[in-house]
Amino acid sequence: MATPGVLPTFQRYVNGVPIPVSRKSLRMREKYIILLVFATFGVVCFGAFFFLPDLRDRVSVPEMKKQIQIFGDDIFMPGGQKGASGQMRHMDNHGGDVDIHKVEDKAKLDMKIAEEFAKQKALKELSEKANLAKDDTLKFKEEIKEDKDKLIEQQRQREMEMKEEAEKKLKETVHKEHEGGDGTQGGEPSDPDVKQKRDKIKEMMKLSWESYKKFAWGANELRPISKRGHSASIFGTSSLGATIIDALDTLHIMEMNEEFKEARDWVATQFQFEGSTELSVFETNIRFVGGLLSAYALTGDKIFKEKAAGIAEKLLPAFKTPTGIPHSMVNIKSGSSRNWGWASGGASILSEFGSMHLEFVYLSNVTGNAVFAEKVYKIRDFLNEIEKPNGLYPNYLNPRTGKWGQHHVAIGALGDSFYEYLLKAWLLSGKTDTTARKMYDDAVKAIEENLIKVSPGGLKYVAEYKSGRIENKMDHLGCFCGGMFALGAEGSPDPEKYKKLGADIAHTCHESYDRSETKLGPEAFRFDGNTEAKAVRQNEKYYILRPEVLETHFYMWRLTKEQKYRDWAWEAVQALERHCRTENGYSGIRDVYQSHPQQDDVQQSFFLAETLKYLYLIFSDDDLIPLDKWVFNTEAHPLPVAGTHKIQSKQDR
Ligand code: DMJ
Repeated sequence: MATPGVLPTFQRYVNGVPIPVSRKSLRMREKYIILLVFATFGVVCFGAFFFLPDLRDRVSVPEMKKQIQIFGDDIFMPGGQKGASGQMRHMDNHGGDVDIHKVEDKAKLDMKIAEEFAKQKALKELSEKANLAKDDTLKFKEEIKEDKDKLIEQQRQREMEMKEEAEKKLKETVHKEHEGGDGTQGGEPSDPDVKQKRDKIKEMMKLSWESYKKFAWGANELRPISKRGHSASIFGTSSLGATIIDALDTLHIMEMNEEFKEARDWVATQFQFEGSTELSVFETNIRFVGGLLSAYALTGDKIFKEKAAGIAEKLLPAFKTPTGIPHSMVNIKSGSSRNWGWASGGASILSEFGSMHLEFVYLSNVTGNAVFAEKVYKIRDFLNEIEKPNGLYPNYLNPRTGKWGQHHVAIGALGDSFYEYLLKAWLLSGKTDTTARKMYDDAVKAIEENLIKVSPGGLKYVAEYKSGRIENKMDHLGCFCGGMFALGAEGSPDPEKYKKLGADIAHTCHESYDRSETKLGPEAFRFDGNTEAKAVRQNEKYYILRPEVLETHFYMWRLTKEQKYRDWAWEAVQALERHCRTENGYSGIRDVYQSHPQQDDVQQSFFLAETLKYLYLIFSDDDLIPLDKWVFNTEAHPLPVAGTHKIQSKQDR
């Protein structure tokens, strides 16, 4: 029997007649089995197509690891659209539905790799740049160091040059040994009326001196009513005998020889310039250094020179500022220095740092120590070079930045003696210091162009410039300028003009006296509306024994010999006697417009140094302190003009 095949066989019929089954054809059952096999194969292949990994995109394990490290979760959770199932699917460009993970992962990966390359490249470039920058920084640092070294060297050279220049100037204006002495006493007028007036002034000096001696000896000033010592803040807290030192030369000039000797002995044996005290550099210079140097120049007594040098040395720390412009105050124990809090953001003041020149140059001359002259030439050079608004010098200058402070310009308080010292530096040098003369001429020109005014009543005055506008006011302090303009006329571009200007200012300042009840002038007077040459504000009505108006009368008398100047001076003497004299000295008054003004109980040291000296000289002959041989500092202490005096004995007198 034939073994049945594996596959089932099926009987076929043709016209109802069975035909024998041939083994060439498959039975139905076999066909189904074969179909099933193919179908299974198809399913397997189809599945493989979708589920087996894409070999084309395969990356190595280490590479994959690296990429995971780089991109982290982004590989698994790339940004983009997600279906509800979280599976990302996307239509390819041909509209086919492709696995978006694959496409986007690859694109993302490529992008990340590209980014990574870009980052690496940028990093490399940055690091190259950083290296370059580092090199540049090093180079820059070296350049800065070189520049700094250069600057230091330039500064050193400049200082050397300045030192040499100062020494050269000192040689030109040499006062090698005691040079002076001539015309320091005498001058007795032949006219008995004038002599009587001069004697009266000497008597006033005697009362001032004796009262100070009796009630305030060794203190800075006298309170003549309360009969005790007085000290203003400019002298710090120490008793420095300011009145003794300020009065020395006046005592000598008035031939009060006994009193001069008392004063000289006090200076030699009692005077101590020490203590932990903060002083005004300017006031100490003009009163103490100036007073002592003048006493030395008048007498040749070396003790005065030594004391002056000792004091000036203690002022030197104030000059240690970036510009060399000194501070206003110095502590003479610690050497620390500073400026007044109220002075335009910590500025130094023009009249203060600009009024050191005469004393410091003369001091270097007579001591041979150039350091003092160097300091003041440095100030002068700085001021010469700095830009000036409209050619004017504002009153405030910052010593650290070298910039001007508030643009307040005045020939009175805060500015005054700076202008005076420019002219007098030229005179003291025997007219060789032409830089000073030029600076003076330029400054005066700017003042003329901007500040000189004429009131409706025809009074000429020097106004102030403040906060962008003109202030029609003149200080008593500013009245010195009449004398200065007249003194500076010779050697100016137009001598007659400046003599006349001096005379006009003298007239205006005299008017400020004449228009008061007391015949003494107020601290400041204004030109406002109907007000001319009178104080308006209560705090400008006082008179504190100031000299400036009489100083101008002195120069005008010497230069013109017009009687009115002596007359005006004598009016002032009478007014002083009426309102300021007390039993024990002289006092300032609180209101010049009152017939019986209250006294302020202070006898200022400058009353003895200046006011009485100028008065005495107005009533003396011109051979006493002749102006071609002597230059007054701003406290009226005469210093000798270089090269015009015979050189006297080296011995102390
Ligand atoms: C003096 O100390 C000096 O004249 C100074 O220049 C200005 N003030 C007083 C007198 O008024």
